[in-house]
Amino acid sequence: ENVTSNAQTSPLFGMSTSDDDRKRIEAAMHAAVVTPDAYLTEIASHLIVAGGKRLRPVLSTVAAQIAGGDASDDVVRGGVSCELVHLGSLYHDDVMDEADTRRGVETVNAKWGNLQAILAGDFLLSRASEIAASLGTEVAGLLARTIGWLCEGQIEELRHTYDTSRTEDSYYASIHGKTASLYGTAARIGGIVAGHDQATIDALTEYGNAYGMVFQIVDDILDATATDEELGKPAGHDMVEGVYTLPVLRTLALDTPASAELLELLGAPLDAAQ
Ligand code: GRG
Repeated sequence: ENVTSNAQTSPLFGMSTSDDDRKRIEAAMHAAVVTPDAYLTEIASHLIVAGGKRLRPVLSTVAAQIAGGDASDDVVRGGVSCELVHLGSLYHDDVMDEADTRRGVETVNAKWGNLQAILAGDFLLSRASEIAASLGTEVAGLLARTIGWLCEGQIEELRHTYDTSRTEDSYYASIHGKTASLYGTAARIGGIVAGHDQATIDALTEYGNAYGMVFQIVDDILDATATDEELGKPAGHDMVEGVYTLPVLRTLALDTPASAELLELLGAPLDAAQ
């Protein structure tokens, strides 16, 4: 009864959670970044206040509720540990991209500077780790490993920047690491903390990973087709930065006038690769 069938219009692709669960997620997000240092708390809260869909904790609570489980406060905290990793990765990503808008507001690096953004990102990872550790060694180990997968996915993308002969395998490996793995982990942590059996936990992990793959492919299509206003950040960013995502690779592979035009539009990828 917690799942809406409106997969087309919901940003959650059909997932939904109760207002009460959403309120508990918000409260736990804000509680996680409280420190005696008001300056650090302000910087670490910046993108939390700005918005965001909180997809990872929503996925954890939905995973817990499947098969009659309960979205306990610990399940919410497990989901929030994933969302804090996501947030920390966005702080670092915006530094790497020199981005100035995210979630419709100024990025942390634009507002305070790169050093502050890196440190606040590290702080978010620290708070994520602390919460995961309070949920047991299995959750802590899994979250730690997932942070590594994010880095692996991101570096695979970096390795193939301005590479018009990038393979689709490289694309899929990259999005599996940088996006899907954290969704898989969010679903798995929901299942672990709710006490589901091993088969259910494995099935939830597979679902989370598949959900994340679809999510990133749609995100990459939107980067090529939506407006800045719709995205809350500059559109077409990947192409400008030489990140050739699936829609670009598929267009290039067509070998038609459209692909020749795209190749020209991509600027000087060969120069940039040297
Ligand atoms: C420091 C953990 C860490 C990682 C370093 C920077 C990096 C390696 C990885 C970043 C990977 C990255 C930016 C992946 C894309 C993530 C993504 C799917 C963003 C959009 O997520 P939404 O739509 O965003 O859930 P909101 O704003 O709704 O939270």
